[in-house]
Amino acid sequence: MTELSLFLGCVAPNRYPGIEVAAKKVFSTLGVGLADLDGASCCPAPGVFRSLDKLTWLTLASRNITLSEKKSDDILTICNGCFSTLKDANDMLKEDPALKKDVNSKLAEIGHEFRGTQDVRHVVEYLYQEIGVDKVREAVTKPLNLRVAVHYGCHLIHPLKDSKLGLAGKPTFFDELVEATGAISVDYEDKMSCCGAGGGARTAILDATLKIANKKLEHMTEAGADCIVDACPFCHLQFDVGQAEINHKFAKNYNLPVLHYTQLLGLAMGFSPEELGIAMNIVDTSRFIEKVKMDTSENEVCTIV
Ligand code: 9S8
Ligand code: 9S8
Ligand code: COM
Repeated sequence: MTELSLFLGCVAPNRYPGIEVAAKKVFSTLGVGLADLDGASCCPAPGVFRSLDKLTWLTLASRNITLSEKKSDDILTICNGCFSTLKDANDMLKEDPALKKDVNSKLAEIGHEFRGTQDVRHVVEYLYQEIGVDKVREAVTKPLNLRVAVHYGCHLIHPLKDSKLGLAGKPTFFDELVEATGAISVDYEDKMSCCGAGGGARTAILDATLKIANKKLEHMTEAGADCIVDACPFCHLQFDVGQAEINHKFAKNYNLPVLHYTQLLGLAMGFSPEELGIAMNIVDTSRFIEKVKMDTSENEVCTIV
């Protein structure tokens, strides 16, 4: 059985532990093991640390990578930001011997060495490129009758820029995986734009970032979405906590539950909303959960008939 090292980052374990549970359930159903990466720290966040001090950013990132190098596993990230940092750092150090030497002289102080033997993967591009949409569809036992607003997020697309999945190819890979669950991925204005939170903006200039999220929520609601699906716990936090903040500050009435892709796929594989931690959102998910339960039991009856 293939085994990958699961890199959790900060936001999922601290705010949305259901994402880790969902990732482990979904991957084990698909025959891929996810091992804990003991001793991992913050990746560190690309839009924050990288903008301030490149060598410190690279050293901390490469220390995380060496933890999986010791085990000979590739790293799997469940967060766009972690993907951006770890993949870019890994690629930069593999390609630049002088930079690798600088970083290794720092890592030597704590007994680590970056070798450049592993790859860094993101859960969505891994499912698309290694497992494939057809195999994902075959694993679905409870097709979902949902209209989904897919949010790619900046740091999912950016590190893939040189591949056919990047922006030049007008990305559809995430939508295809969403539709493999039976759901419909709805089109909406400014779909590829930022959720507003990245780069430390949510902490520094909250109201400005909420205005950006508000526009996206407005367009998703206009498109008749039942929920938002992302692949980044930080986008997740912005759409979930931010949605409550927007409802309060801008007198709006949004009710769009936010799911990580692993949670959506988990539902379609027959895991319950409770065990996938979907109700742990700030946004009220009760109507959504009721609808999913009703739809999936109807679908079951249909398949028996
Ligand atoms: S780690 Fe610390 S802040 Fe965060 S979740 Fe994703 S990006 Fe990497
Ligand atoms: S979008 Fe723009 S920078 Fe980012 S990936 Fe996650 S948080 Fe939301
Ligand atoms: C966003 C990460 S996922 S960061 O805030 O831009 O570093």
